[in-house]
Amino acid sequence: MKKIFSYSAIALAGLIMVSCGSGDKKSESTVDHSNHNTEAPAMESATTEAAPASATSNTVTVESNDQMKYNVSELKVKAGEPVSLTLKHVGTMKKEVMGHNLVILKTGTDVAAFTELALKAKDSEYIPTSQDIIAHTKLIGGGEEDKIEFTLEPGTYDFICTFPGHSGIMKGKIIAE
Ligand SMILES: [Cu+2]
Repeated sequence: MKKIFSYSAIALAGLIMVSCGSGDKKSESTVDHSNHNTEAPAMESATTEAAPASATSNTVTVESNDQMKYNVSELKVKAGEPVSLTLKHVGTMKKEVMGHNLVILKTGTDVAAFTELALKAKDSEYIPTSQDIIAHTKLIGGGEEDKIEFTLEPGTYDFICTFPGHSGIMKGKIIAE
């Protein structure tokens, strides 16, 4: 009895090994096949929209969306002349959920501290009373837009969206020269 049992156990082990072996071969060929597909990264970068080269212009439009993003991170404007900036929300979400604004801050502003201050200013749609603000749009929701005008001295200025949780991603710089 014992001998028969152990014999069948060995036979079983052999069967398992055989099936494992063929299984390995299959997965090997699968891996090998995918390794030939090396063109994927190149195609990805080719289809990715290149960030528009920031030409100097004092009439600018910045788009914001439901993915919590601006479409630009850098703007170049002519210093000493009025800038007309339009913020558009190209998404569909309401401003209570995915509201956006664009706040331009004086050079040297502590952005983190300003953001903290803005968080507490819900009653004024996250625009705090602050000397650091040069100009700001109102808070807008999907399909809305707001236009502001301001003039900058030569320098580099931070802009952010002060809706809670947005400024980490929704930020950029305006270079006036
Ligand atoms: Cu926002």
